[in-house]
Amino acid sequence: MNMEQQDKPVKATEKKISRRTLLGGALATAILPVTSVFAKYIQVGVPAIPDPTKQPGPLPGKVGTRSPFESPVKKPSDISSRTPLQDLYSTITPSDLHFERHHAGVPSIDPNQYELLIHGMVERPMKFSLHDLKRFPSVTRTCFIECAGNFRTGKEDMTVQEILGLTSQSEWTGVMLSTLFRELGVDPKATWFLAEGGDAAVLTRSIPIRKAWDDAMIVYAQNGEAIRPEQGYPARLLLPGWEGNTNVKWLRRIEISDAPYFTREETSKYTYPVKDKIRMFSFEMDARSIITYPSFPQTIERGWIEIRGIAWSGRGKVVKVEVSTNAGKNWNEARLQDPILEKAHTYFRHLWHWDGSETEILSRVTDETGYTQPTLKQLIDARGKDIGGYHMNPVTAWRVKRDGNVVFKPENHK
Ligand SMILES: Nc1nc2c(c(=O)[nH]1)N[C@H]1C(S)=C(S)[C@@H](COP(=O)(O)O)O[C@H]1N2
Ligand SMILES: [Mo]
Repeated sequence: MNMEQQDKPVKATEKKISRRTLLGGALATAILPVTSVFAKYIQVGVPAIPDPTKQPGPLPGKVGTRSPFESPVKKPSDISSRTPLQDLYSTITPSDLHFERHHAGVPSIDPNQYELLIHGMVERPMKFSLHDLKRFPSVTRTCFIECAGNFRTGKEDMTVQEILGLTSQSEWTGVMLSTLFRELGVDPKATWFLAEGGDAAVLTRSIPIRKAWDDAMIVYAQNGEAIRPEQGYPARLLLPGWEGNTNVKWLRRIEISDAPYFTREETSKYTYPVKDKIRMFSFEMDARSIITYPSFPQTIERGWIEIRGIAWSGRGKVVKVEVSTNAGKNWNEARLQDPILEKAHTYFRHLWHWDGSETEILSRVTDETGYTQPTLKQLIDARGKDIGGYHMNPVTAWRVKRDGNVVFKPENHK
């Protein structure tokens, strides 16, 4: 070891992350002090603890709020608000930052007045109070919700939030819909059910009954507490992996039948594979990924960068995320954070040494069905020019400029 180097105090701001730290943490521990610890290592003064009362900390009655130094915000418009994914780590969206899409505002529902009616092709139609729902065996699962219209492009200065902030992830708790269906004695000939929300929009969607027998849930808890009003308090339908719109909030009625209902919502905008309907989307959200760090408006410095992002698929697990740091010429397999859950945002990381030259960084995901996220060009080639705005999941690229600024690379599909 070079003693001269050791004697020089290093300012934290000047300290570059060394290759050793990043690639071989074990190497560092191999150097053991032989004689006096104090002679061998750099001496630094321990800074005094600033008077905590002088810090703008939580105020009485405000305990439990975020540090005043942190300010992630949902971007509201009159119909939705978007999750600031570029400000988050890993995959759970704090409940107050869960994106929210409503067609007629957020109703305020008294949980003691709440009732869910299930009727139609059943032996015993029933009404469930919230208390009734909570008495059934409960299940907890973590999954994402994504709005089918989750795609924006157009200009360089767009954040992840603006491009695809209509997806979020929570840990949900509730009852399996199949548990309720068994209780009611659903007619085996039933093929569809209608889900109706209790908001002024009276949002209704027809859902193939196979989803009820598979993994559909009625959920009343989100990230360890009652679900937020914006997420459908006191109870909503959760259809893991299926387009956001089918996850009917403020759920008040389920009607079981042997045909789809063709409600206004579904025939005008959100569609499913039915003859004579132009868009033949499936209910499942396709696999998609995005680099959230570095992304606009972040900047980077030369040296080691941990590229981070999220990847997901409505059809199952993420099996592979590849990252390119040279505009798609070469691809490297990123590390995936365990546990990798079905139909869930999955965190990925890839270590990259940036040499300061201009480049593009991008990610693409492959899910367990073997499907790989397409480029926008591949999407257009597959669907035609009149591609519409729904179920868009193209590879997203960020341009890294020489000065370290990172900007979105907008691509036009019109
Ligand atoms: N009752 C009702 N349910 C609804 C909606 C609505 O307006 N009313 N919006 C839908 C749409 S379009 C989406 S994308 C998801 C969004 O769920 P979130 O607001 O909890 O993120 O809820 C769906 N469920
Ligand atoms: Mo949506």
